Amino acid sequence: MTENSGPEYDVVIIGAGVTGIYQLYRALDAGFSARLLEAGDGVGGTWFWNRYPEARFDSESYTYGYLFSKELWEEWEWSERFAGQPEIERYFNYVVDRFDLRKHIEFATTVTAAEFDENRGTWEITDGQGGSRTAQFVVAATGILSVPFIPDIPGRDDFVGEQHHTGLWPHDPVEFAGKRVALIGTGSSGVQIVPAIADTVESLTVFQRTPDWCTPLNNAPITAEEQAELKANFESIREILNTSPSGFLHEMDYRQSGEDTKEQRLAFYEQLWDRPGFSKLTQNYIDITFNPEVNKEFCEFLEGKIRALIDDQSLADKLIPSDHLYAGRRPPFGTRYYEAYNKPNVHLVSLRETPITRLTRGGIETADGEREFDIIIWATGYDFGTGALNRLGVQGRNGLQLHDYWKDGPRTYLGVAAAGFPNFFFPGGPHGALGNNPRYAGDQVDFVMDVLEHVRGGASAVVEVDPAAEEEWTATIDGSGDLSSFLESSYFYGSNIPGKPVKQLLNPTGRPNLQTLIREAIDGGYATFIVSDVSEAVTD
Ligand code: NA7
Repeated sequence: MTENSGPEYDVVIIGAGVTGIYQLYRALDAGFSARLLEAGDGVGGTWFWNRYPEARFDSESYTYGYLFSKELWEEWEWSERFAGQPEIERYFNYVVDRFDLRKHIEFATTVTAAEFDENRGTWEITDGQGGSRTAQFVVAATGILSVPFIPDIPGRDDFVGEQHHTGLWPHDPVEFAGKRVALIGTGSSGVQIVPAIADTVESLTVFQRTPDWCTPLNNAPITAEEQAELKANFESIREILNTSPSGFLHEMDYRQSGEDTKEQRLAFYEQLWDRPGFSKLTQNYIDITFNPEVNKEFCEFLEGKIRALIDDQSLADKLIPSDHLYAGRRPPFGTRYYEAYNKPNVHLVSLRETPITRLTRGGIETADGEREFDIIIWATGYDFGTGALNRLGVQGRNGLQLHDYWKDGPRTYLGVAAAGFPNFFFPGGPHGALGNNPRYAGDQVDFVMDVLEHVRGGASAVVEVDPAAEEEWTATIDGSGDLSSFLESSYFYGSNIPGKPVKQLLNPTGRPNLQTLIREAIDGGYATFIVSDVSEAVTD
């Protein structure tokens, strides 16, 4: 490229997950030149990497998929209410090929640095494979649950058997038959794996630190009638999903718990138990998460249900949470999870009673001795929200590194941009919203496109968020913890990562508020952004 030539691309997008694919589609559709860089060998993001047994949605399949094309909606039939990983990966491949996006994607390309050139007003994006390209805009669609976390337990490299993190699962099938397997972690991933392998393995030992309220996913095939209904109602379903606070189709129940008698409430909880996925939360009484009395009552109901599923009540004592109410942490959903513990080859180690001291050549040593294993599964979660962005090597104005700028926690404007990082956006990142991720991340992609359209035509245009707008939004987020039931000890605050600042990483003010503020920003003529030409850009 000569000194005066423009950047190679209008937009470089990082990450071919649910958000990045949509961003690529939107950018190309709007006539921008775009390139998507993806570290993996295929598309799907989370659904490319999480290939562990029984990895599946706990958002309803058709509420997770895209809504931008009626044809796509009509062509693609999800087989199950909550699809499994292979089907989800097929979906993303179908979308990419259906809209001819693949030729715009570079696979096996791990971004190691993205640096803003203040003189040109463009970004240079470098990858670990030796490649480099320039772009006017960078959109990091790197996901909130994309950096696996494995605790730093002494002796991890001493173990001679296989070790796999759920989020870095190998493509070659893991052979479980006849194996002694350790599973560490009982969050959403762990509870999916337990029943999936319990019948195959010689033994399964689950290492649990914090028990959680796991309720039935209630998966089911989608019948022909339901398929027809979904297709016939595309517009109305899209309308609900585009405006729903949670991003689900579940109709909210606006009743206060006090409107029902205790008997009526218990009957209602029975109904909820049989409903799919998140409806236990989204269709519960409106005060369920803010009224500890009713939440406690719901937990007592859940405890009764769980106890009835477990033969050994001393085991049930360990599996039932005692230190947090429902939705104090992100609730997991399972299929015959508790029942698996009735099998003679499935064992539970409560790390509260006997913590892990180290890994050995042959297995895991806890305070009460060593157990031998052939395979260790780390279902130990992620560096949520900021993990991927902080590792991208993003450098904005004046050499400012994003990970330094965010060392005390993320500072964002509507979860899409940060001051000092012009022409750089991160839809689906921290401070976005909460609920069904593709829905609010999609709102943010649409907003990014609005901003890009706003400065369109100015090949040297630089658009950056006004620091005052960023400060206001960050203060709003930091002060919004009371609006959410999630505890500071949950990973939504980064508490699961040693040394990470404990800061709100979601947007408890919710999706409707995000949508309102986006609308206001657009209607207000993008006054929350500073637009300049590169020749005027601040270069001090
Ligand atoms: P989660 O939900 O973060 O669960 C991680 C699990 O690993 C959880 O039970 C943790 O216990 C446990 N963990 C983490 N560190 C340790 C150590 N050091 N020792 C023992 N146990 C540990 O991750 P998932 O993959 O299950 O789910 C992630 C998201 O995927 C989920 O929210 C959905 O969006 C889908 P802890 O609770 O911290 O005591």
